Amino acid sequence: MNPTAPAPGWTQTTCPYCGVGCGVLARPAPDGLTAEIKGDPDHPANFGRLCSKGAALGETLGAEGRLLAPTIYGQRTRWDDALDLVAHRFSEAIEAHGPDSVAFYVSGQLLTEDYYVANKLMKGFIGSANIDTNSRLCMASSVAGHKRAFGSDTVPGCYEDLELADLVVLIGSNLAWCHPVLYQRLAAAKAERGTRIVVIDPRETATCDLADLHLALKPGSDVALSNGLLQYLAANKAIDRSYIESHTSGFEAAITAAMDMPFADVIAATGLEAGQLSRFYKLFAETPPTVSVFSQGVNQSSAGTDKVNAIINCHLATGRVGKPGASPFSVTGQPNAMGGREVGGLANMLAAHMELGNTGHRQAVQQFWKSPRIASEPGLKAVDLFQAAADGRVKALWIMATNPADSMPEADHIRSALAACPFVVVSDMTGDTDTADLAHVVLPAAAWGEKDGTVTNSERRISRQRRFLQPLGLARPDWWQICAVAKRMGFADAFDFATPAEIFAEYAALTGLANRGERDLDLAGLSALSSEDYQTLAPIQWPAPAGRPVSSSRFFTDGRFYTDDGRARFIAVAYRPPAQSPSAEFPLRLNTGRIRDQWHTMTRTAKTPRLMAHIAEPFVEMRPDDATRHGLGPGDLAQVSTPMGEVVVRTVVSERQGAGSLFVPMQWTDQYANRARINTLIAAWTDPLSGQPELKHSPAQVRPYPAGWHAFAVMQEQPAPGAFDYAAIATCPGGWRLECAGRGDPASWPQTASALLTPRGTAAVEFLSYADNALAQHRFAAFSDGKCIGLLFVSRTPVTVSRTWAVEQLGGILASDQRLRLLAGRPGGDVPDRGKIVCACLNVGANEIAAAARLHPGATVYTVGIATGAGTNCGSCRAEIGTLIHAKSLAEAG
Ligand SMILES: Nc1nc2c(c(=O)[nH]1)N[C@H]1C(S)=C(S)[C@@H](COP(=O)(O)OP(=O)(O)OC[C@H]3O[C@@H](n4cnc5c(=O)[nH]c(N)nc54)[C@H](O)[C@@H]3O)O[C@H]1N2
Ligand SMILES: Nc1nc2c(c(=O)[nH]1)N[C@H]1C(S)=C(S)[C@@H](COP(=O)(O)OP(=O)(O)OC[C@H]3O[C@@H](n4cnc5c(=O)[nH]c(N)nc54)[C@H](O)[C@@H]3O)O[C@H]1N2
Ligand code: SF4
Ligand SMILES: [Mo]
Repeated sequence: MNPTAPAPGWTQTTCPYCGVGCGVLARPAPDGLTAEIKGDPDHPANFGRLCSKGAALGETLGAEGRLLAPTIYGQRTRWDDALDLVAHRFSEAIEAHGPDSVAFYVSGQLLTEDYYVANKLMKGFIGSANIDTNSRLCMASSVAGHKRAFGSDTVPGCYEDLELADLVVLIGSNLAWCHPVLYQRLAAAKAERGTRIVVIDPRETATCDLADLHLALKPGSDVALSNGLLQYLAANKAIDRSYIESHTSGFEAAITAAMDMPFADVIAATGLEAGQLSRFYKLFAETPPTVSVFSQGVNQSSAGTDKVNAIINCHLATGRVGKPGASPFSVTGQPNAMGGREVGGLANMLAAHMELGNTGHRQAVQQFWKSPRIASEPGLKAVDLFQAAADGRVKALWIMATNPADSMPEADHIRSALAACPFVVVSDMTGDTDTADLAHVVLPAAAWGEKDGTVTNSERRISRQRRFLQPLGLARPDWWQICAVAKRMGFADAFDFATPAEIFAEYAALTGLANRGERDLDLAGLSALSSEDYQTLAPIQWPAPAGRPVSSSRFFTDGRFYTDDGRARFIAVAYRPPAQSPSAEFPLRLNTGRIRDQWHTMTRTAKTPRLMAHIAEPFVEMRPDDATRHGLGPGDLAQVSTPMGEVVVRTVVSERQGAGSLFVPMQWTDQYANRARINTLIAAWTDPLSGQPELKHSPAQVRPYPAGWHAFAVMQEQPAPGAFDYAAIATCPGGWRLECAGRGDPASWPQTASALLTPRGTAAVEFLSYADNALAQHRFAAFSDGKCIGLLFVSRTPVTVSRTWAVEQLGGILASDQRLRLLAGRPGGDVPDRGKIVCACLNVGANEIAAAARLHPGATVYTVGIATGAGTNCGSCRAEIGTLIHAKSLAEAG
């Protein structure tokens, strides 16, 4: 079935990170542990492109940090013992306290086959719907919004629509960093056909580099903005009356609700100028081929579902749904967020887009599964599920492929919940995570490259993840773990799967069950795949029904929806501000999200120096006036706090933040910093319909962290971040870099330097040092066998040495007269300082880019690329290169 087989030695597979779902070609290295990686030119999501994370996949493989064997209470054990214990403890809890006393918390990073058996076990055999997923933190509002409007959780459009549109509106989406290959496709389309791009985001992100218009709205005010648009469309005769009449219901109520907010109030709520709003509204009104892409700035809100429907309302009013180049488009975050929604892995769904509350659906699924029982009530959604664990209502909990002790709001409460729960199982590929640390049983999961299955991307395209490496140690795929426990719980027949191909066939058959077009999700055409067909399955978009041709890769092209009357529903929505308001004590708004080169809680991407080079330390970004008002300057350590707690992170000052806004990345954990778990600050306010937490709008305050000293070091061995008042660590070529600070001075700096920089078992270390006691400056360079094995720079104020240069000195052999120069902390006059690394692939620094831009008047990203190589590989940094060139021309103009 595969159109083009890869060259010998290469395996076609799919990237395990974001929902773009790029095709990857992988060839194992001779060591059998790592692999060579390139983009798959034949994959319709990326046509050969990869972003920085995808391109670095090969370097994140290997044994380092991997969990290699099951453990019970921290002791290595055999699979049989671990599985017996899990099955026993789950069965025991169910017997004593009923099915709802157990729960699974799973992930959009499971493969469809894993997800399917987890859902089948919980809903059909245990008989509870207590299976929820990290998609609750991610896609739940879009799911709820889609169902309200379309009667089904359907993404109408496809990636090609971004290339066919004349206007692309990006709402709460930092596409440049979070869906980089899709961003590149959009950038290429803009270059070719002049696509207009509007970004709606309270902060100016790398994505704004492509924008014709950036609307820096007030946090949480999206419904006001969209309702203003709906009014404008109606007032300016830009609505499609015939579409509304033939294919929708509820328009009058929606427009009446929108008109409740006069234009002046829209201006006040959004904080935007009348001219900016009108420009956007006019552009939208005049441009039928419009795609609205939305993501976490929309979903992660206590009004997330309303935000989604307010956007869809504008598309329904203009008839722009499911048409080439015209659709609302919720982009999925995780590689299999869509697959999880398909199988029914959320606590309020049944299976295969069938409903828990529908008796016919329940009976059909139960018959199909030949299951003893079936859940009939929604289970606990993520926030409630962990609360139930904390209260003692959930007695046994199995967490797979997610790290809730970092990624859930009220993260310290999640830790307490795990500590309170009598039995916690964690399946992960990484040994040391903040969640696994609290588990009674830890099961080693086969990682990407070691397992087989399918994922579905944002445009409903199913792609194979294929195995090209042997699982490390005793690691086993998640589906195997779930089936092994199910068998031990007495459900041997229903979980007797030998391969993921068999699971996929069953799942595909279920989607076709009693489905004569009533449900969008139909994969019955794939239910008879042989294991060979499955092995060679080419990427395919759903629906894929049996015996019926598929006329379009889009849904709703004919204006028919999955509601009872076949009409799409307008939803009357009113603007509500975020759940919590700023106060005198917490006057700022804490926004959180992603950085370009890290994946979530960093368990994989932090393993490679290349991906740590871009941003190596957790930070808070704020406007210059906000920084000054709170006593902070660039590079200072800041204490960000909310009523829930505080973190300590580095200050980044930039004009790109909105007034009164703080941005902190969601990614850092206790493995890489000691005081940066941002979700310890975020209260679990949720959207009433979707249960999705408000992760982007917490009232907060910021103040300087009172450090007595600051230090920066590079060294060969991994330091423990817990050893300092403040610390953040990152891998670098040949070792580690450490940023740290403390309140009181250590007793002796030479001793500290020696303890920090001397690798275990290395006796003959030579130290050079420099001290200026008046300035409280201490500098040390350590050598062994003529090689630089460590540097430490200490000062009263934040250390200003060139990090990029310092990192490059590690492992270098220097003549003795050159060694002293290391203590200067930056290159000598004859060697340029490359500055912060911007291009992670070719290791090009900001200073080099700025220098190239200076040398070439009228420089563009393209010419700078030719001069320095920056941005010429994966292209993820092109937006930042553009910003640097722009800053240079602004400086010249000024
Ligand atoms: N590099 C990288 N890429 C990733 C991931 C990763 O960890 N790292 N994770 C993947 C996953 S699971 C997901 S869900 C996606 C998320 O992808 P995105 O949703 O694009 O990423 P975020 O950074 O979470 O948030 C997007 C933007 O929402 C803005 N925002 C905050 N509040 C509001 C608001 O009230 N209104 C509007 N309109 N905007 C607001 C933020 O300023 C932020 O720039 O990324 C995926 N891709
Ligand atoms: N403040 C704030 N918090 C957020 C967000 C935000 O924007 N702001 N975003 C939210 C969103 S959208 C998301 S999606 C979540 C993501 O949050 P998480 O899902 O908690 O983050 P990950 O680091 O991706 O966790 C995946 C875990 O699975 C492991 N793993 C990888 N592959 C496998 C496998 O094949 N099998 C098994 N069993 N384990 C595997 C990894 O080692 C890792 O420990 O965070 C949410 N939290
Ligand atoms: S855009 Fe990057 S992270 Fe996302 S699937 Fe493609 S290569 Fe992977
Ligand atoms: Mo996500």
